[in-house]
Amino acid sequence: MASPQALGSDNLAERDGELYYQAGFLDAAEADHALQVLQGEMAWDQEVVTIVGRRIQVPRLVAWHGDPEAIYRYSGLNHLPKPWTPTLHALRERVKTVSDLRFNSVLGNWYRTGEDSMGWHADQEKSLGANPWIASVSLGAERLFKLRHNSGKPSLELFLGHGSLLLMGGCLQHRWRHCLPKSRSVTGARINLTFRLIHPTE
Ligand SMILES: O=C(O)CCC(=O)C(=O)O
Ligand SMILES: [Mn+2]
Repeated sequence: MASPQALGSDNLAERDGELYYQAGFLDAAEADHALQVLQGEMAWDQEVVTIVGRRIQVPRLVAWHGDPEAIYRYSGLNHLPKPWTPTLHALRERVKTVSDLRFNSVLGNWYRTGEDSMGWHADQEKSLGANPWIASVSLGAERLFKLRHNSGKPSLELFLGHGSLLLMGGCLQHRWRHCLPKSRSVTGARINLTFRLIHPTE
């Protein structure tokens, strides 16, 4: 059961879902350390997807870590988790202390420069179950994160700071979409970790 009030944030989603933000979830030294260590510790992969017959490199590096049963199916592929690393394990415990949420896996996205991005989507794969909670930790230069209600309005723009925590829950993934656009002004590496609870399917 989530207790996101512990974050000291109001629900930023005006309706249809829950969204909480905490700026200083990690202090600057902890966040610097995680950003540096995770570049070497995680199993980063350049994924290629086929869209209308064309093979396209995903514009970021990704890594999937978690408990052995946390097999994540997206883009038509089963992603087998690599084991927890010491840093990821410690961060998962840290998220639990403020949210009381249980996660068995984490997706890493490494945006190498401002040219890397993630398009509009919602995280509503069957294996996440209905109304999933997702805990998103941001490392590196501030990242513009956009959300838009499926009906077109309202929309939100959040700036996710180094060491911040964003919690998404309730029906947010069914009623809203989100994206991380390219940014000309960013040159340094940024890493995002989204902790998830995968339910084994069939
Ligand atoms: O980098 C971000 O904050 C977005 C990540 C995201 O939406 C995802 O991994 O599904
Ligand atoms: Mn997402």
